[in-house]
Amino acid sequence: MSKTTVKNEYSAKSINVLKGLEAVRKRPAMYIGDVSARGLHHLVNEVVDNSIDEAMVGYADNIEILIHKDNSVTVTDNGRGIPVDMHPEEKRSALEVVMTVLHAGGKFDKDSYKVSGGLHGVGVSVVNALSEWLKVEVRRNGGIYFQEYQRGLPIKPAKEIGKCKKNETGTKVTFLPDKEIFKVTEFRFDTIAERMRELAYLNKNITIKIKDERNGGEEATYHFKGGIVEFVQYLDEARQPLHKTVYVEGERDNTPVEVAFQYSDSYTENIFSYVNNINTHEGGTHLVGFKTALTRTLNNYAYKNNLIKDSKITLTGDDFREGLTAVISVKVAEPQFEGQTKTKLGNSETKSAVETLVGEKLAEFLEENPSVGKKILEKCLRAAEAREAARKARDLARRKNALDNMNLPGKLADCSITDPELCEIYIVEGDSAGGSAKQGRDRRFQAILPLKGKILNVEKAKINKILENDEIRAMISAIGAGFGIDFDPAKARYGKIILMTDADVDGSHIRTLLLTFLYRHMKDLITAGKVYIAQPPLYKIKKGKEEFYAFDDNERKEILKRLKVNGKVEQAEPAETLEDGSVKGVSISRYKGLGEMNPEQLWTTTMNPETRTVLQVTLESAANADKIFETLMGDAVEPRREFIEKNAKYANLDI
Ligand code: 0RA
Repeated sequence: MSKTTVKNEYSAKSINVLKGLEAVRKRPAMYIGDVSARGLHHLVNEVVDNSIDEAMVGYADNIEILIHKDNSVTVTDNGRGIPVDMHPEEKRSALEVVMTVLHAGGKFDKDSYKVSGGLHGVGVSVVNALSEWLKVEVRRNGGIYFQEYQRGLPIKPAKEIGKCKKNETGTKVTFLPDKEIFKVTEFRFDTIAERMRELAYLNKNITIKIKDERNGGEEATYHFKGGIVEFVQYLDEARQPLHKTVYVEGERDNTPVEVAFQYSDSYTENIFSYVNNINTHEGGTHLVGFKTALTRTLNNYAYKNNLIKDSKITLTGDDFREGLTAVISVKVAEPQFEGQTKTKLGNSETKSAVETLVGEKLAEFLEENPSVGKKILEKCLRAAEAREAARKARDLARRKNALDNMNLPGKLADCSITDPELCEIYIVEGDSAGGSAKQGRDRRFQAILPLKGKILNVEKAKINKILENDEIRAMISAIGAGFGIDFDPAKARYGKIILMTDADVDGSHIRTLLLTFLYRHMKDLITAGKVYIAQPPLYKIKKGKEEFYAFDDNERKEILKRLKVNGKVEQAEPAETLEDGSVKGVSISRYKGLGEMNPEQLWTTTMNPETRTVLQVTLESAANADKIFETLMGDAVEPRREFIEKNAKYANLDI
């Protein structure tokens, strides 16, 4: 090769470098996604990914990130160090090539097993191109080497600046993101820290330290001996796990596979899948392989050990994933990423690798840990039952004919007017009160549905049980708007649903159960303001032919005072002593239940729209309501009482 050829080749390569860097700076989004905060943080990830690659091949176990005061960042690792030898043909160091040529990183490392990400893995040269300046320091072969760049171009050739121990190797990259490129140039500690924590979970051998030299001086060190087992436990922190975490690890067809999972008391599925440390949000073949193996292995195990007693139940894939938290991490040499955000793995060979490995190892695990197997299957069976019940609920709701006025419950005394806006239904506790209400009502617009005793607590019953309950079925039919997900408030046959229960502890419990049912399965009725609480009086005060009703103790005292002031009750004794007795012509009786009132009294006090008080049930916020109702139906009495007083506005009632 003549001297001129070499020179031409060199200049040709330099032109390519310039073109490359120019391309990156012209269309940065093509390389790093965007130029907002996301793209900015991508720069750190890109450099760290190279360090992680060194860790994955077993050369690095320490990574340090420093965010400096000027928002430049240093990433240091103790890997092999970027090669620094001169290329006789290139006339520049390998270091310079890695730092300035797109996708050059892997070129020097063909022999070793190296996996690179899809989104990442564009190379440190991209970081270099998008930095106002970048400095790299390499320790390798007993020497310390240095090179500096501006907007991707080297200022001088790489040079040895000192000596170090032969076994002291590593790479240190410091860069300042270019303000000409990025809209945001301020790093967020938490954003970097979150990704570093994830990487530390996914690579159990490494320690990652992050330190912020700006105000606050935050720092964090991540090292998880348990790797993804600890990751799963971290994800389930707020849930109650049902067993010890299951861990499966191995390699199939040159694909390293790692899976950790556990079931908790929750009902949601939380599976996180990774390929080469990249979160595959859209899943892909590795996830499919895992799900297939899980379903098949658990099913086989259940049948082999006779864990499914009810032969009517068939477990579906979903049943095996209810309450499951899992992390799947695979390493794929040449990953194909598909999907909208390029986070779906397409490699078909990965599916069978994960499927066979997880299948075998999980079967082994279950044989060795029968108590865990039993717990898992119990959970899955409960999920299957709930799913079956939900299906029944939907079927029932779809069979509207069976639930509307064509098939109204026998004990409903319906009204004659059919315009829902003008109609109201009283849901009444007990047959005797129901009887009084039926006689006392205005049958043109008032319907009465008497319920027997306490209805089911829908909070603690499976949906199939709920729908088998006669009282609940009667309510669904009478209201006529369906149930659960098919509930349509527009179809409600009444404009007001009025709950009328006794003013005692039992009555308040029944009212709560009714409200819970309405909240869970006919929520829109409450939000539409169609649910009311009737307010029957607590006392009847009689003086001669005159009758007075008191809705609470205060009112009772006031009425008595009034009677006294009128001069009819002279020197009335304290109200308390008057109770249940006839004093100077005044008699006070306390209603123990609605049934004690005759139809006329019930009409006058509780049902006549002209004279009654009904309290609208409101919920402070629908979002809060879920939790509120859990509180309400839980075992703690105090919070329930507080809720009722605060939210449902029936403070006047004796609860
Ligand atoms: C090219 C080849 C080799 C390592 C690297 C690049 C490398 C790049 C970075 C970036 C940050 N830290 C890094 N560590 C290593 C392989 C070197 C060899 O074969 O010895």
